[in-house]
Amino acid sequence: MSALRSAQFVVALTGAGVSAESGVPTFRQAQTGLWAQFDPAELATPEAFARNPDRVWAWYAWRRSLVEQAEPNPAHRALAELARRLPRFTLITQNVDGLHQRAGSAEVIELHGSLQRYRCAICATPVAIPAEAHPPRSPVCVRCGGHIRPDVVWFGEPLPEAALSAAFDAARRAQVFLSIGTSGLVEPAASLARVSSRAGALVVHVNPEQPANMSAGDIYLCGRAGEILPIILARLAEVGQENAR
Ligand code: BJW
Ligand code: ZN
Repeated sequence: MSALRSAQFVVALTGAGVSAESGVPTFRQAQTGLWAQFDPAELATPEAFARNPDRVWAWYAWRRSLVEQAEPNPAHRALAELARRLPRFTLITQNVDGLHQRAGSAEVIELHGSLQRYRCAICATPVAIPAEAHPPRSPVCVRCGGHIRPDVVWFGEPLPEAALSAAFDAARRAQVFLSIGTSGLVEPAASLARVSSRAGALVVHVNPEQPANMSAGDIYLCGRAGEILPIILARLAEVGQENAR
């Protein structure tokens, strides 16, 4: 806790587990994970979209409606509060659900895009699609006739350049790097904790299951993000009060 309190620069990277307590399914958990039910090769690759845009469109429409019914949980709120309390804090997420922003996090580096944004699969023109006017099939771009797709990052696609370089930059400069609710299996996001650790940060993993990207010297807090992050926040406030005395 004192490391967190004295750190000039804290970075948090979140994954699907941070939204699990909001009822949003993770990807790789046995039984409850999306990939236990659906084949990623048929839904989360550019090839799948080219083969069957309407199937991919319908799956993402379902995912969007799920997250829009969900509410941010204590983990999202604690991270928004950490940004207000710490002198320098960067929040990076792999999630596409927008729950950090809805919990009050003003600046979020989104590595894998957003379920609420769309663009043309060919010319990349952004297209606004309000939830209440969500068409049942993938619409066609007025500029080039390409299919409109969710603005998320599928397997085999590059991550948005600015987000990726901001994330690695933050990881290299962090003194404390919190890795929360991610299996640590998907690259390049999984490398952020390793890069941060090698650059000298104290890396803390918050997860009920040990993630795959732990390095020697990392701290592992075994438990749910919605329980552990409010405790971290409360301890931070106590340490602050003790120091003020
Ligand atoms: C809790 C909890 C609670 C539960 N509290 N915790 C190097 C080596 C090997 C492979 C590769 C490599 N480099 C690249 C690759 C290929 C690939 C990859 O990583 N594959 C691996 C799976 C093997 N990577 C890519 O293809 C990436 N692109 C790329 O590298 O491009 C290079 C390139 C450059 C130039 C030109 C062209 C290409 C892109 C990756 C895109 C990932 N996309 C997805 C879908 C996004 C859209 C959507 O939502 O549909 O992103 S896949 C999915 O995985 C999603 C997630 O953001 C991502 C990470 O998952 P996450 O968040 O970790 O979730 P889970 O389910 O895995 O884990 C949840 C965790 O929560 C668990 O640990 C639970 O225990 C925990 N949990 N309850 C706290 N209450
Ligand atoms: Zn287009």
